[in-house]
Amino acid sequence: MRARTCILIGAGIDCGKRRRGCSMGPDALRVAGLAETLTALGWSVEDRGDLPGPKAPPPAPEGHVHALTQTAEWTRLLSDAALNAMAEGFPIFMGGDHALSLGTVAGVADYAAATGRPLFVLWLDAHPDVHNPDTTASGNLHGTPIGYVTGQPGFDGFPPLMNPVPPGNICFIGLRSVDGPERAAIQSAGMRAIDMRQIDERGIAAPLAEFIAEVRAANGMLHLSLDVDFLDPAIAPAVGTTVPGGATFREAHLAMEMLHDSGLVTSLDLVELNPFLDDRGRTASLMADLTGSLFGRRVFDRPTRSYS
Ligand code: EXY
Ligand code: MN
Ligand code: MN
Ligand code: MN
Repeated sequence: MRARTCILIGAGIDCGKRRRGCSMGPDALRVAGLAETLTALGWSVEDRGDLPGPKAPPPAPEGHVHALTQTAEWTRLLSDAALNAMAEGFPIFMGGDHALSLGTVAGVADYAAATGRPLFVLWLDAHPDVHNPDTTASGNLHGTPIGYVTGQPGFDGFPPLMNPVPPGNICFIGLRSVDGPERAAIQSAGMRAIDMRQIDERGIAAPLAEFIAEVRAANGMLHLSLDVDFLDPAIAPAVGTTVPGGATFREAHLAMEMLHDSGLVTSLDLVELNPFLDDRGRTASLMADLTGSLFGRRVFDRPTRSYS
């Protein structure tokens, strides 16, 4: 286990889609007690504040890619921040929408390449986010990070990708909203896709354990990208892209507990939290508590806070 230092990096990127609100995500996670949760588990926590990325521009006309210039600038900032933070501890990127991962995964992949270890990515999300600017119908770049980091064409204007993630090292869990071009990309590239039907039939433990075993066998590093909409909207309403039939409270905590036990996770994105869509911060609190389970909290350690 590397140095027990968590590095919190706020990235209130809000230009990955047209609906506003994710810019408030980093502070909502702070108010939810993310740092205190980690400190109570014995981790030293360094909050480096918020990256000074560009604000979201006015909405682009429908069908056009929205905020490409601003998103590319965020990608450069985040990729540099990720590469540097990986050398100093365990970075936790507090989003901000999922366009954040264009930069975080690219930077973590650069670090993994420098250390000679393969990078694996676990994408907990209702969506695979595997579009590129030519295939997206919405023009929202938060639906494209996996397309970018796996080296798909069409990302002119973005930083050149130095270390593409092999598609076979990507695992999606929680899928229940996949567009046509995304399905084709997943099938042709051989990405592991665990949709909610498989979780209904097998539970989350079996497919997750198989992926963890693959990462371990490859001596891999594991980047975890947790999208609020992985969770069922009934327990996590504060996200702009809710899809019914998401992961339950216990399925989500079990996944985090298994990942903690694996000791393989080396970086984390917490994304798509839109506090404007919540009441009393219960979604931010759940995201902070799920992070606690990833860092070693056990249900019998202390009662989870009430979400009423
Ligand atoms: N696939 C749809 C699109 O490309 O617009 C929805 C994407 C939602 C993306 C959120 C971050 O997960
Ligand atoms: Mn997503
Ligand atoms: Mn999503
Ligand atoms: Mn594989």
